Amino acid sequence: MNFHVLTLFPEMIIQGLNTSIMGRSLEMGTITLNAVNIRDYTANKHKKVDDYPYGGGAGMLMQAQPVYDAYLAVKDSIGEKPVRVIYLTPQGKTFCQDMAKELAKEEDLVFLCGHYEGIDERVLEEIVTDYVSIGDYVLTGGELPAMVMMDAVARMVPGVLGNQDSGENESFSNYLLEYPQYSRPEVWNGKKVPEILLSGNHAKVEEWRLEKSLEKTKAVRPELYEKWAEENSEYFVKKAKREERQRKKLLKEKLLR
Ligand code: 6GU
Repeated sequence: MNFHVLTLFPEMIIQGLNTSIMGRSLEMGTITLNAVNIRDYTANKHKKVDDYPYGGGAGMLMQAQPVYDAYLAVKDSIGEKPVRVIYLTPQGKTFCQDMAKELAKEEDLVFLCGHYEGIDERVLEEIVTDYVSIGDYVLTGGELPAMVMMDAVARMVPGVLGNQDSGENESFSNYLLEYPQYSRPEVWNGKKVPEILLSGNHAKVEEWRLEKSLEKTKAVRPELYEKWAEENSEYFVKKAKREERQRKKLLKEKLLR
């Protein structure tokens, strides 16, 4: 996966992605990062890249020329094949896991980061294929959203995560929030690790984790819970049967006593 970022702040992008899993993937070459400074492509002798909006209004706009020429330079480096150009904007479609999975199939991705009040509409019409937002709040520029997207996309690229934690196998628990996890020591601050996790009974542990995931999702993200419940109706049938067996077993034991 080759990420290309058109930005006025390339050092922010490079600094932001050179740590941890992303840093290691860049080192290994599983992903590459080409942060292009739009200012390097301005035809203006004072290196200016912005101007006032026609019709008036607050702030400045990034001009079409430097953005387009920076894009052409990236396009040249990629070759003939078409490439998706993602413009980060609160006016875009909201980013989600399905989008990350889809984008991870591409060989190259270009991210266009706006600053100031935005970018001249004409160059957007000319080069942008996807308008994407990362949520309903306003940020000062597209750099953080681009980094968020690259992180989410990269972890869906084969070889970025270790095998044991493969992002591609997240389908089943996809709609659920994660269960709580515990590490050593067994007692911390007077709080004990849930007994079941020490039992060594793998099936019981998995059952408990799923229960916790469902509890949490139902409480915090009811719409995600409903989506999961719709697609996993057999789970509730199995659970009801399991509880029925348990009830009968207890009843039998009571009668025998
Ligand atoms: Cl993509 N850009 C900006 N400036 N603000 C945002 C955003 C993007 N997504 C949410 N807020």
